[in-house]
Amino acid sequence: MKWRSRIADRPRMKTFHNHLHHVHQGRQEMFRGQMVPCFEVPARLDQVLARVRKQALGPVLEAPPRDPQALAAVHSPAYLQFLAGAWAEWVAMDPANAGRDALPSVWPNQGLRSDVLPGNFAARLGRHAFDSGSPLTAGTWQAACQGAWCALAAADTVATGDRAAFALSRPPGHHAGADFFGGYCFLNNAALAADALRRHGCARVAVLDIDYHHGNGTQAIFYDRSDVFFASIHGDPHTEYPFFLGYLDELGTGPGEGFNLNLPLPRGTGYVRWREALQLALQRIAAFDADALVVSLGLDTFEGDPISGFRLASTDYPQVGEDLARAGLPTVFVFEGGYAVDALAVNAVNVLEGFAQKAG
Ligand code: Q9C
Ligand code: ZN
Repeated sequence: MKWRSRIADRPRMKTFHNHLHHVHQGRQEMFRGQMVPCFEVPARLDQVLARVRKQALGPVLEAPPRDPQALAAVHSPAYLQFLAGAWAEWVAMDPANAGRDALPSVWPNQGLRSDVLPGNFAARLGRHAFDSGSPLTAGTWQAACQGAWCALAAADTVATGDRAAFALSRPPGHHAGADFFGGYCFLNNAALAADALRRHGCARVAVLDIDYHHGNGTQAIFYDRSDVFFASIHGDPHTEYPFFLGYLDELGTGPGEGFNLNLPLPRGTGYVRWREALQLALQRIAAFDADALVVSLGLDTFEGDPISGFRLASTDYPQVGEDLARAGLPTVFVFEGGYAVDALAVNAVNVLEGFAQKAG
């Protein structure tokens, strides 16, 4: 009966999946002067969830809802109030808006004032956004909240003894800051998980962001803090989204100085060079003496990703998981980007299986 004990011994990781994710479904995003279909689609999560089940990664769970007040740990009250009511305001402006997504068209940048909050809805939409590629839809608030509850449930699970947990959610989170959305992200799930681990008593938490795009929202949230170390490996912002953050010289500010690490890599980077950056980030996390790790798990580093430029192969991802496991830390995985829908599930679960096998 050797096979039986082997199945029983199989390392298991809980997955908290956002069962409401499909109520957030953007129609189109602005791309090079045209409206194009959204890359961030519900099928992404459906595929990953199906593979988590097929590979029997571990229990698949829904997260209990919480008081939205819990989001104030990393988001501003004004932003949360805006997001919660945005769809109703949008439709109140024009009943025909019920059939259209809300996208900003004006922003308080280039010397315009961001300290005033105009009454006009379009103005406030722009004040709380940084791009025109992140449609706000009828279900955005509901889906984003449930996603945040998944991240918090995963953090609770890890804080109370599980070696790792997976928050499988969309919309993603790492581009969302304390008071802004963008890059398909509305609530910063990874930041919420990191903050929750701190509240659970972890003195030092590391966030490692391996999405192709720099996690500007997460960086901004923790930039002046020394209790959360943020490290990100991403496409060089000189040429890659989000362009205006993610450079090597961003080291943190005030008490947070020295607790931010950006490792930008050129478009076209393959696995060998990418892995060297991963090793460097993990060395810095070890030197920081973290008690827990949050991984912003984007799979848009894949060679087949339609909007990204690294060249990782599906067969590279198990070793990514092994390298992460070798850090030896309680680990919360938070799902972020990855737009090659057909390969996304294999790639994501490859990381988690590699981790689980190494972690034992
Ligand atoms: N229309 C995440 O991976 N748009 N966000 C790029 C393609 C922004 C990606 C241009 C990409 C945001 C979570
Ligand atoms: Zn990304």
